[in-house]
Amino acid sequence: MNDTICAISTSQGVGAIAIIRVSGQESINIVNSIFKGKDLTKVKSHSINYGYIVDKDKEIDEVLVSVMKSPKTFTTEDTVEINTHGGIAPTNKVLELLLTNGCRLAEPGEFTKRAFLNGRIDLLEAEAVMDKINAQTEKQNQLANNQLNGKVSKLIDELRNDMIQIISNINVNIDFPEYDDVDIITNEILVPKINNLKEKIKKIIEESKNGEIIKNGIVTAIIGEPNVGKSSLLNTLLNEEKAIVTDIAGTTRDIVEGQISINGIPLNIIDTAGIRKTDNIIESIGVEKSKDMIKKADLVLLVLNNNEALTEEIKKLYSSIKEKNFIIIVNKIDLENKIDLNYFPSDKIIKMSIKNKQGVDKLKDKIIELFNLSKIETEDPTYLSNTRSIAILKNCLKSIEDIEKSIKNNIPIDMLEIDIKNIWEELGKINGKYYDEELLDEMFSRFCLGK
Ligand SMILES: Nc1nc2c(ncn2[C@@H]2O[C@H](COP(=O)(O)OP(=O)(O)OP(=O)(O)O)[C@@H](O)[C@H]2O)c(=O)[nH]1
Ligand SMILES: [Mg+2]
Repeated sequence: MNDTICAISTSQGVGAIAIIRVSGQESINIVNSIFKGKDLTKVKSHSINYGYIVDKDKEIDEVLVSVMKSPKTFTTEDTVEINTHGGIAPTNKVLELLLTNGCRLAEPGEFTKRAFLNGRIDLLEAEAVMDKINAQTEKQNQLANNQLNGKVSKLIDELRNDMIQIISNINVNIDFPEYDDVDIITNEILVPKINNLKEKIKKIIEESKNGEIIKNGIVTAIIGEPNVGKSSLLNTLLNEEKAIVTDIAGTTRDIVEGQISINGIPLNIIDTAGIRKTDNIIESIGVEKSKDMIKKADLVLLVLNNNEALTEEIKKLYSSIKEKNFIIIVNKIDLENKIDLNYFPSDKIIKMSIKNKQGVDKLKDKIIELFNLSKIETEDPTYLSNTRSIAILKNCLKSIEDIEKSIKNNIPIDMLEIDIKNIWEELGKINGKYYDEELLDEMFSRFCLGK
């Protein structure tokens, strides 16, 4: 970490300006050695300085150089940013000069990694930097902001503080056993506290679903037998003739995708091949893909034909989606009713005539209700949203439940302390109080160069 790193921080290509970032002990000296203008070692911190980047006496580019001294910088190290004329040749030449004058090329995410290792941000905040860069919707941006400004970290810190209290309760009992009755400590003090902790963790896990929805959207698979109107539904939702619609069963062979937004949340809609037994090799591959999509989807829209009786195939399909978020769409209500709907829960049924654009709003309302999208739309999104943290939290919840069982089985109180401390440490991995190099390398390698 003692070396000085540099990278082009703006996207590679032709642009009005490119920014090359330099961070580390020698950053000011190195840039100064290739800069014609004021002596950068003598300028004020957080100043912008006009001049030229030079290769010996040859002027390479007319630039603005920001000098920011430690510790008030992103990495907390001395940092210099060179604003060059955008464009591949001048930018690369400046980078090359930095590299030949003592800088090392930064690895992806290395500036952010240094910010983390130098204690400027925690791991959740570091992860949010990448979310911020990838944010495409207003909500995704807000979600990343709340993680970046520490609101999400606070949720985890509070849990850990609660645990410290529990540990100190136990310690009082272990250190001064004459003061308290062990049973009183465990049953009257610890049990409600541990229960409270469990409920808080559960709530964060539950709400993290909202975070995942904001970040990844809702993967919505349209499933059903051939010819029921699946592709018609996709086209209607997208307001575009994206998929081919015909009255021939087996029209859609491959997956057709599109995206809409409901209450600011992206809905990734996937039209699939109608599911039926078939000898046609192309169609049967499509059918396999449809079945696979059921597994991947966050929401399954099972489309049925109002004009056809219930089949065994539909019953089988229904049982494969029952455990998921699903909506039963009874299409073609402009035709005579032949299907028995008592087989399905009535609150999951939406009747439509997609051909006549009937029922579309009801379907959207149902989706809003199912995923609580009105709440997500209006609420300040302070949710955990990355898979790594959610997995840790789920493990902690499991461990807490084990502790509850141990208490019931009258496990000695000092054993409990060890278990609780382990969970406390585990939770600390979420915001990086504890980490290992492998995790950091894996995490930051997904970052952009220059970030
Ligand atoms: N009467 C009526 N016909 C409809 C309705 N919706 C779709 N159709 C017709 O049903 C036929 C099949 O529609 P598609 O959207 O291609 O059905 P699909 O489920 O995608 O069919 P496959 O791709 O073969 O699995 C077409 O002729 C549509 O015009 C509706 O609400 N009422
Ligand atoms: Mg189709």
